[in-house]
Amino acid sequence: MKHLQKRIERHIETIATFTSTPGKGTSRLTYSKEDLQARNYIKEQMKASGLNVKEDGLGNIFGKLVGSNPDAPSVMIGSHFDSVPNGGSYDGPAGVVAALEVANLFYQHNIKPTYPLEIVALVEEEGSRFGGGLMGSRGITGQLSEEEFSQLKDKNGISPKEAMQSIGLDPSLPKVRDPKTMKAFLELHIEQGPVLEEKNIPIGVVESIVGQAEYHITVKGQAGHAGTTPMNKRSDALVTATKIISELPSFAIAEGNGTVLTTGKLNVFPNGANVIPDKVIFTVDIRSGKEENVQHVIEQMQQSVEAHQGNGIEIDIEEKLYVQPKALSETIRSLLKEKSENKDISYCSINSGAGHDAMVFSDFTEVGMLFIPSKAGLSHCPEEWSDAADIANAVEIFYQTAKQLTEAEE
Ligand code: HGY
Ligand code: MN
Ligand code: MN
Repeated sequence: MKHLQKRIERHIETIATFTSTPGKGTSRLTYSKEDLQARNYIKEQMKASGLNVKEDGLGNIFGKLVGSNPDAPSVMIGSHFDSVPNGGSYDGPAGVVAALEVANLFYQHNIKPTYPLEIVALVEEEGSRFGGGLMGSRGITGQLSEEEFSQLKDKNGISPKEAMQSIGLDPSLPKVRDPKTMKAFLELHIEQGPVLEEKNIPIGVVESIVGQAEYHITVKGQAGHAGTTPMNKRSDALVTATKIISELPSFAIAEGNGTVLTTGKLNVFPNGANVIPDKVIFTVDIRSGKEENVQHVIEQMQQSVEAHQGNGIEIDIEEKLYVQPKALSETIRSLLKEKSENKDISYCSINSGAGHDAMVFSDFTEVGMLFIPSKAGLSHCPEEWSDAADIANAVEIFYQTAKQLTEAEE
């Protein structure tokens, strides 16, 4: 186990160097130089474990160990390798590294599966570059139309297609995958919360994942001179935006059931100290374990926006992401618990307040997810840290689970 832990630490430390903000956490935008460095490293590790490596029309990376029945659906294990701005080293890579190490155990033990084993490294789960998020998994499952894909732009107006070509990827390759080619999808992820650490339990078997919605709200007013424009003659986009933003959290609080709402991004134009802002764009991220709570908060957000229209102010709401809450596969959850028990690894059941690619795949195949503890419950920040020994536990559990799932049924 110590050897495995050392390998895991080396992977995590290496991938963490692929950041545009060294010393200030991990910033790895999709299709950036840092993406390409991480991509090349992941592909190298896949090849070292004897996997056939390919990339799809979004740049998702697949490493396949072909089974004795090559047309059989694959048991997929993986996670994402992009990051939030100034994030941590484990959100995403912990799951990719665990998957790489399961493949390496298959290779070292010369396992010849019946069903193929496929290691997957997914792009743009965070949405940090193109907004919305879960882009790689939504593309594979046909939930990202070509039209939607072609309309995406980053903050500099660059499209995913242009960005892909700039690092040698081919956007004309197929994106959508037939669900019949997937037998199961397993994902290890850091918990990103305090529960496992407080309970001192090394493994969480995920029961369900919250529903998640993301909106981009654009408030348009009239630019003007800060000194010569009387207060009663202004259509100040920023003043209106701040009024709406300050109303939103109370909708989530009133909803209860763990409903949360966050405005994480706010851009002011033209952003001059002596200019009345004529445009503000801000994001609203809404989540809850129950869909009706998400929908009720959305309704109230829309009413608040409507109430601030007029007097030279125009407001537009764009939906960037809407995913319903998901319960994960009972069959896979039982398998993960059984393998944890066989390995004397203590576990508990847990629900996810974070969104994950697993929630996207769960409409198309059997999905299982494991969490490991996050130190002080911190994530999406440079302080994010998890223990490689916990990742090694998950590798052991996934290895036993994947061996069983890739064997022929009696
Ligand atoms: O936002 C999330 O829950 C995930 O980190 N993309
Ligand atoms: Mn994240
Ligand atoms: Mn993540």
